[in-house]
Amino acid sequence: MPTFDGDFSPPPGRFAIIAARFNSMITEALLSGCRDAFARHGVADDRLDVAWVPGSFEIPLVARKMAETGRYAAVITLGCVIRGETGHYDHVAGQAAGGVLQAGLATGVPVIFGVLTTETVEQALNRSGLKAGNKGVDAALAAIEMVNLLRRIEG
Ligand code: INI
Repeated sequence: MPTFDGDFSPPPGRFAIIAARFNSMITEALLSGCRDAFARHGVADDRLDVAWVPGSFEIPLVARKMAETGRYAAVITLGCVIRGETGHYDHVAGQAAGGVLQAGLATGVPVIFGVLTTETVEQALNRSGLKAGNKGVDAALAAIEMVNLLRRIEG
């Protein structure tokens, strides 16, 4: 029985990255980590298209539109929702997550959820390049793994 597995070898194709301007100090750090991880895995910057949206709530629509073009091997979404900073945290974070999932399921293109959802600014800082890694890096790696996995499954 075959086992399908995605690896981190340089994937073919172009990648779309959608980044939210809200909490831009954090999301710019996520984008920087994401670009860096792609470069380290053989995906040069000229294969990355970046779209900026106002906030994480707007990510799903643009993710779906970009996936539907058929131009991208995967779409990466980057945002930052901080509970301490907003009364509608649950709506923004929940709708962003659900919408990103839907964009992937509806198009068959891997759409990666690189939206930080944290309780505090400190946690967001830690997960965007300080003490706890960088979620933008993780998102790029997940995209590469998914592209390589789907190529194997689809033969
Ligand atoms: N958008 C975020 O990306 N992060 C947040 O923490 C946030 N807060 O705090 O509200 C946020 N709000 C904006 C939202 O994403 C939309 O842009 C806005 O509601 C317009 O639709």
